Amino acid sequence: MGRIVIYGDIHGCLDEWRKLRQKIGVGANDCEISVGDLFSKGPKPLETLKYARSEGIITIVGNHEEKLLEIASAKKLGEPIESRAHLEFFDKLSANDVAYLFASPRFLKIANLTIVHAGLTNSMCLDRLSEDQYSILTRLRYVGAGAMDYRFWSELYNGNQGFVVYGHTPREIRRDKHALGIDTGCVYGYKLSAAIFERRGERFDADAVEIAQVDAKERYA
Ligand SMILES: [Mn+2]
Repeated sequence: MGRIVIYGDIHGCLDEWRKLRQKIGVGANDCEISVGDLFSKGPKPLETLKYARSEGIITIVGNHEEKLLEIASAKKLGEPIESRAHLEFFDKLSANDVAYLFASPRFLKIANLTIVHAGLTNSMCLDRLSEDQYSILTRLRYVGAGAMDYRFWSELYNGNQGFVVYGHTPREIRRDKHALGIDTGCVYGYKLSAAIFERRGERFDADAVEIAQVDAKERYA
C-alpha cells in the first residue's frame, strides 16, 4: 500500500477537489478516503458523489449521507420525509449512487488510524456501537467535561480508538494529541484540505502527517 490520503468535507466543491488530488499527485497505490459530507451546500453535489464513486474513493458516512440513508428507508416503509432538499437530491440518484451510499462505512480503522465524520467519546468502542452512538459519529462537536463546562471532543479524547482523523466542524486545521480535524470550510470560501500519511512499518506516523490544501474558488454558502 502507498499513502493514505484523507479529504476534509467537500460539500460539492468538485473543482477544488480535483485540483487538490492533482496537487497531491495521487496514484494507483494510494488509498483515498473522504471524511463524508460529499454534497449539500456547494455547487456540484451530484457530480461530486458520482466522481467519488467512479474514482473508487471511500466515503465515510457524514450527517448529510446519513440523511439520504434515512430517506431511503423512509421511502421503503412509506414514512413521511421531512427534509425536502435532501429528498430532491435523493430522487436524482441512480441505483449505483444509492448502492455506493449504502456501502459507505460509518468509520474506518486502518492500523493505528481511525477515520470518522465528526468525532467520538472516550466511552465509545467502535467495534460495539449502539444505534445512538452511530449518529454521535456523524454529529459530535462538544462534550461536557464537568457541570457547565463544555469542551471540543478531541481535546478530551484519550486515543483509545486510535489516532482519529475527522471533519464536520469547519475552521483551521486542528491538531490535538490523538486527533486531527481537517474540515477547513471550502464551501464557506476557505480551503479544502487533505491529510497524507505514509506507512512506517506496521503503522502510520501521525507526527509526520502532511497537509495539502487548495483555496476555494469562491464562497458558496
Ligand atoms: Mn458534517
